[in-house]
Amino acid sequence: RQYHLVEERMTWTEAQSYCRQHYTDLATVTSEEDVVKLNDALGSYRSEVVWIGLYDGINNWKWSLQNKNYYGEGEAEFRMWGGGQPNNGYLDEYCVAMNREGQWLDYRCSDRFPFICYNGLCNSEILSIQYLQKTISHWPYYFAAWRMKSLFLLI
Ligand SMILES: [Ca+2]
Repeated sequence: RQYHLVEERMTWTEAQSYCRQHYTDLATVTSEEDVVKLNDALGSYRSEVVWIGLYDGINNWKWSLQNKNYYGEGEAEFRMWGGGQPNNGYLDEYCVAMNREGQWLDYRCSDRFPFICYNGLCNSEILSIQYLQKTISHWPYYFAAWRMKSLFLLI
């Protein structure tokens, strides 16, 4: 999983479109490990906050990236809310940004912030690639077995 910082300020929806066009989606954060990677992606960059891919109502937060295969057990429910958040302070705070301490806060989706895109494969895609590699690495064995069988038939 790779994260990319885009320093241009956009609304949450604009940021989502941009990430979907140039990468996979707005950043999904599923574990403490991801938080570390996010901080790496931010480097020395210090804005007030950056958009991540979490959005919607107070009791029903969802990730922009909806592919279920992407998430392991409990990963879609991982949260890093800052103190007192989400508070829906302006009554229409339905999009989430991360501050420089890695904590999440709900903001109005029309606010303009830099943002983080995610790029990469979902778990099932990685699994199928691993399966393919395993199958290919077993080919010499299959081939040898097939040849032996053919030889027996010839004899
Ligand atoms: Ca808030």
